[in-house]
Parts: sequence; C-alpha cells; structure tokens
Amino acid sequence: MDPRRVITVYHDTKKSNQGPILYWMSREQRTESNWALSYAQQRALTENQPLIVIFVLMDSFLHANYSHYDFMLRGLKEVAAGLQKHNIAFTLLKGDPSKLIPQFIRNHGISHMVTDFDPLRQKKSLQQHIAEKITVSMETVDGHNIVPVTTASKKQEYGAYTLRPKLHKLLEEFLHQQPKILKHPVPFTKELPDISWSTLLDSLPLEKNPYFTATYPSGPRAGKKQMEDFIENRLNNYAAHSNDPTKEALSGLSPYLHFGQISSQQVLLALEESKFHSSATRDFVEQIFVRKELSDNYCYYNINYDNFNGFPHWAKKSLDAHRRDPREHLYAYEDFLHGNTHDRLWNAAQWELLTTGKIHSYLRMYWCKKILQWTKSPEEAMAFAIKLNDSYSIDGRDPNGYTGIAWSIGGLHDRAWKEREIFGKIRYMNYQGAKRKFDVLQYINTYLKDEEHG
Ligand code: FAD
Ligand code: FO1
Repeated sequence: MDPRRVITVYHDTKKSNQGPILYWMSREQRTESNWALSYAQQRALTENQPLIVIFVLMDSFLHANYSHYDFMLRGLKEVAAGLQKHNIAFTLLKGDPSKLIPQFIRNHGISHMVTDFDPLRQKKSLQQHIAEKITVSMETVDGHNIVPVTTASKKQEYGAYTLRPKLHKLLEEFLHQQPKILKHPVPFTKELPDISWSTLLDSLPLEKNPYFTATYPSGPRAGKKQMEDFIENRLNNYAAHSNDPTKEALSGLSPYLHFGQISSQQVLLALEESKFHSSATRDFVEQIFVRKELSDNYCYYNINYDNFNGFPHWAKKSLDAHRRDPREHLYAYEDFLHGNTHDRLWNAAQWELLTTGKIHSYLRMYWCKKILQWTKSPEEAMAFAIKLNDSYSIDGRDPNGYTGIAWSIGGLHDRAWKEREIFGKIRYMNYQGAKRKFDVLQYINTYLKDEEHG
C-alpha cells in the first residue's frame, strides 16, 4: 500500500513487540477493496501473527436513528461472515470505544492497530483519546478517498475547480485494485464473545421514524449489485436526467458509500472496465470522485465544517449584511420536520426524506436553501438543516452532508451571485427554477398525498 495512504501515526510503529495485529473497522465496513484491512493483513503476515477485526457499536452517533443502525448492522453481519471465511477473527463490542479499544489491546496483547481515517471531529477526538491511553503503535489509513486526502491537497481548497486538476493528475497513480484479502494462515485461538445479531438493534436506545417505509438491501453484496445495475442500465441517462427527481437517474449508491460497504474506488474501476467512454461518465465521475473528495478536504481542513464560521469570508460578510432583512415566512423546527410550510414542493421533499430516508440531489439544494430563507438566521438554518439531514437521511452524518449544507446556506465552494434579500450573494433557487428542470406537480403528487400530509 502506498505509504501516503497513512494519514496519522501514533507511537513508534517500528517497535516489533510480538502480538496479534488489530484493525478497528469503523468508516469502511467491507472486506473487499479495504486498504486498512489489507494493510493490517500484510503486517500480520510479515510478523506471522493473527489478525483481528473489531467493530465498536456506539449506542448513539450524530442523530442516527433505528433504520440507519438497522442498515449498518445488516451490512456488518455479512462482513463478519466474510472475515470468518478468511480465518480472520471478528468481534463486535458495544459501548465506548475510548474504553473498549484500550482494554481489548491490553487483554489480547495487541502489538499494532490500524483504523480508518475519518475527518469528522467525533472520530478524530476518539482516535486521539485512545492513542493517549495505549502504548502500542496506531495508524489511520484513508480508505475512503481514491487520492489520500493529504496527498490531494495540503490545505482547504476553494472549490471543485481548484481540487479537480490535482485529483485527476493523481488518479492514474492511485486508482488500482489492492491486494486480495488472503485466507489468514495464523489463527487467533482465544475466545471472543458471541455476537447476538438478532437482539443488538433493539438493545440500543434509538429513535424510530414512524414514517419510514422504504427498504434498503444492505451489505457489500447489495452495494455491488446496486453499482452494477446502475452502470448497466442507468448510467447513460445520468448526464441528461440527474437533475430530474421524477426519473430514476441517480446511482442510489450513497448509503453504501457512506457506510463504506463499497468504495468509490471499486466504482471507478468498474467504470473503467465498462463499455462506457469517459465522456459519457464525466458527469458521474465529477460527483463520485471530485465532489465526494472535496467534502473530505473541507471537513478535514476546516474545523468549522458544520457551522457559520466555516463559510467563505465573502459569504459571511454578505449574510451578515442581510441579517435584519424581513423574513416573509418563519418556521420552527417542528414545522420543517412535518413538512408544514406554505411551499408544497418543499413539503414534498421533506416527505421524501421522511418516507424514503433520502432527498433527490436537485431538491436537496432547494430544500436546504429554503431553510435559510424561512429561519431567523443562517446559524439557525444550519442547525435545522443538519439536524433534519442527520436524523432522517440514510446517507447522513457524512462529510458530504456538512459540505452540501454549507454549499447551500453559506456559499461554500460556490461563487457570489446577484445580491438579494436574506441570501445576500448566496446562490438563490426557487420554484420557477425547479419547474424549468422537471415536472414539479408529478413530484409533489408522489410525496404529498393530500389526505395524508401537507
Ligand atoms: P449520485 O448523483 O449517483 O452520486 C454518486 C455519489 O457521488 C454519491 O453517493 C456521493 O458519494 C457522491 N456525490 C454526489 N453528489 C455529491 C455532492 N454534491 N457532494 C459530495 N458528494 C456527492 N451526500 C451524502 O452522501 N450524504 C449526505 O448527507 C448529503 N447531504 C447533502 C445535503 C445537501 C443540502 C446537498 C446539497 C447535498 C448533499 N449530499 C449528501 C450530496 C448529494 O446530494 C448526495 O450524495 C446524493 O444525492 C446521493 O445520491 P446518489 O448516490 O444516488 O447520487
Ligand atoms: N461508526 C462506528 O465505529 N461505530 C458505530 O456504532 C457507528 C454508528 C453509526 C451510525 C450511523 C452512521 O451514519 C454512522 C455510524 N458510524 C459508526 C460512523 C461511520 O462509521 C462513519 O465513520 C461516519 O459516519 C462518517 O465519517
């Protein structure tokens, strides 16, 4: 593995005290195309040691609800079976990683730990906290970006236009299959606690969303199937129809990418093998490669990725200048939550979120920008948009989300537009604009059945 994929090193990795190698799986919940896993296995093979994979189930994570954990746990069950088949021990512990990981390292004489790079502050502080409590070496590996985040750029980028050339220049060098996971020759012989998959989910204190009716097949196999079906049957519609929520033009890959059940690297390699010429895939590659990796760049280099202070200077100044503009409509969190605004298109997008756990990309921008327009301040807009997105979106709690919301409300990675009330120079979107893109009434009727809601 290219050493530039190691983002952070804690303690001296050269110390070769004997003992099993541990991979603490978190962001990349898959065995195939998982750099951290193959890196950990390489080290275990070199040192002729057992390899153990641990997942620590936290009883809450950034407003995640019951259906998000259900999706995640169904995927993890498939991952556990796959690891067992490769003679790699897997254990799932429930509780606080900052206690359980150091304890596990001590109890099993672990000699080295590898874990997933993650730009979100919750994971970064967990990893730092754990590093202070252990003496064995620990490395974080970027298995989420094709070009490792600190190789693509050493700083926060202004926008896609500044990061894109840097990413494409390095794509050739970093887009390649990593070594297959081998059947591990050194078994881990000690007892590990059983995992009662059937009772885990209900043992967690999670909110249930009563309106959620969608079903998402979960796990790396389902993610791969979704990818193959998209490339086979829908990629050729992507460029023309990805802005039309009444067409099934999007890949639907975000839940699998968010939980790391598939990697964007697998998708790009599959595109290379497909019949498609790069001109037909350009729009999609822009999203899954440039935009997705721009999000990790933003969250990694800007600690204020989820608040007003993270916005570009021009945008903060402009929003400040319009703080006292009259708001024609003002809604409380509950009004947004139940899709109770004057705007039926907005309400339909909110009901798409509540019933399917997702809002179509185009409407996500509209949905978020209207929250800026109908709240008393950009700070309140950020708080509401993040809470709704993280509480109800199956792909939420993700750098793409914080970045998409900062783009919508704070002009991040965007330019200044014609100044107007409330928005200042932040790009504006409205109902007329949506009507020019797609059949708004058809979309509204899909998600707003009159008798049910809104
Ligand atoms: P496709 O268009 O098929 O894209 C494929 C993949 O490319 C996506 O899964 C994602 O990984 C990446 N991608 C696509 N568009 C973007 C983008 N604008 N920025 C970064 N990556 C992108 N995406 C999330 O994964 N989680 C979120 O919580 C999230 N919240 C958002 C909130 C707002 C306000 C906005 C404007 C965008 C948000 N996005 C989020 C980005 C984008 O809307 C979703 O990634 C996309 O709708 C997911 O559906 P898909 O996989 O079918 O999309
Ligand atoms: N990561 C974990 O290591 N343990 C968890 O229990 C866990 C729960 C969880 C629930 C919803 C969700 O969207 C993500 C969750 N994650 C968990 C984090 C995930 O692995 C990613 O690290 C972040 O969401 C993206 O940075």
